[in-house]
Amino acid sequence: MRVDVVTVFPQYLAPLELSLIGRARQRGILDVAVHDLRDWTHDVHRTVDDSPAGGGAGMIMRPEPWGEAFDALADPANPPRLLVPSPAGVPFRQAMAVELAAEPHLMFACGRYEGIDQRVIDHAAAHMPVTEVSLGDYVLFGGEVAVLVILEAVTRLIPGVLGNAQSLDDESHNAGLLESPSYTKPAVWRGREVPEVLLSGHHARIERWRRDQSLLRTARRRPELLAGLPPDALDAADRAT
Ligand code: 6GU
Repeated sequence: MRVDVVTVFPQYLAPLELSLIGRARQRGILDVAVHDLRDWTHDVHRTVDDSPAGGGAGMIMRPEPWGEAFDALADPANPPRLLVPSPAGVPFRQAMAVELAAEPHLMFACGRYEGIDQRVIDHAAAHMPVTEVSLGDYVLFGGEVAVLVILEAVTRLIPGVLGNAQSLDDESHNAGLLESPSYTKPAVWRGREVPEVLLSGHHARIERWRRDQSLLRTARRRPELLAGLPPDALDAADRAT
C-alpha cells in the first residue's frame, strides 16, 4: 500500500518510523511519503492560511497549495482515496479500517487552524473518492495525530504486518463486543489471583468465561454496542449471561 500524507508539520509524523509500522515500511509492505504543504507555495513567506471569508476567528487554509499538492501526488488515471481528518467528518470505526486496508493508495490531507477551504475538498471529490473522517467527538489542533491513529488501525490489518494472524481472527470472532480482560504470570500478584478458570486447562470453559466477560463489559461500558448487534449475534448461552 502506498500512503501520501500532506501536512505543514511533517515532523509530527515521525512516529511512522517506529515499531510495527516502521517494520512494515522496511519490509516493503507499506510505502509512506510525508510531504510539506509549504513545498507547494510560491511566496517568500510560504503562506498556507488566510482569514475566513465572511469574518470570524482563526485562520483557514488557502486552496492553492492543496490543489498543487493533489496535482503532484494523485495520478488522474489511478487516483488515491483521499482522507481528510476533521471533527466534522464521519466517525472512524473498525469497519472503515478494514475497508481502507484493501486500498492500494491512500492520501491524507492534514488541516490545521480552523480548517481547509471547502473548495479543496469539493474539487478533489470531482477527481477521486474523498472521505472526511473524525476520530470522535472532541477537537484536536490538526489532523496529524488522526493520521497516526488511522494508519495504525489500517496497517495492522494488512496481511503479513501482524506477527500473529490468530489475534485478527479472535478479534473478528468477537465482532461488536469489547475484549475480555487478560492475564499472565505470576498466578498470584500482590494478593490478586488470575481467575481460576484460566488456569484450568479446560478450553471450552475458558472460551465461555471470556465470552461472558466480553458480554458483561460491553453491557456495562458500551450498552449501545450490545443494542446495535445483528439479531443472530447472541446465542442462547450468551443470552443466559
Ligand atoms: Cl480527525 N481531526 C481534528 N482536527 N480534530 C478531531 C478529529 C480529527 N477527530 C476528532 N477531533
